[in-house]
Amino acid sequence: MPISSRDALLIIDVQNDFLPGGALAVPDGDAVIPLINRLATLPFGAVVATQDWHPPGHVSFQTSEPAGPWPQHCVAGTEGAALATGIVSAPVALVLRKGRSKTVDSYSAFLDNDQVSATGLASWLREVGVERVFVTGLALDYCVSATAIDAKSAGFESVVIVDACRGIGPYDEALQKLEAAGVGVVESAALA
Ligand code: VGL
Ligand code: ZN
Repeated sequence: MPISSRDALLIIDVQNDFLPGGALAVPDGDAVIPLINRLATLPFGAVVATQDWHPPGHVSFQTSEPAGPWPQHCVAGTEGAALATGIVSAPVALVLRKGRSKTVDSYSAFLDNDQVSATGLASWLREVGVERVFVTGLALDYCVSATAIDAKSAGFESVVIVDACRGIGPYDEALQKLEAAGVGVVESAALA
């Protein structure tokens, strides 16, 4: 599958807190880094990285009142929220920080979980001529799948590069939802 300037590579939430040893560690999460670095050398029209970027007391934290579903993670400005140092940043044209509102979470890089507030990513991608997005990173069962499905809804072709992702839990259900939404699933070796 040839990559062209009409394609974007989306690197979702490859941040210290989602790596082994982090506050919300994704099992084997660091395994995606060398694959993503290889993919980022392909002739994409744009490479975008996202950061989960939450204020203290964020609605998604178990430590908040009422308690959310997740341990405190990716607090804005902390080392845990920093992009993994192994990710080669030179090809990254845009770093998008999401989940910045205290009261609404944002799994997707396109829309907050209330499905109302857009992050501006769709307009930015259209502006630079992107028609298809390839989605990688963490976690496949949450932010990666939400991003890939919203990309499709926003009118982009959308493809998940499955071996360049890891899940917090099993992700069979997520893959079924992706398929039902018309999102493609490929292995990174198919891309050159
Ligand atoms: C994520 C749970 C909470 C993710 C972010 O990046 O998939 N998951 N915040
Ligand atoms: Zn989060």
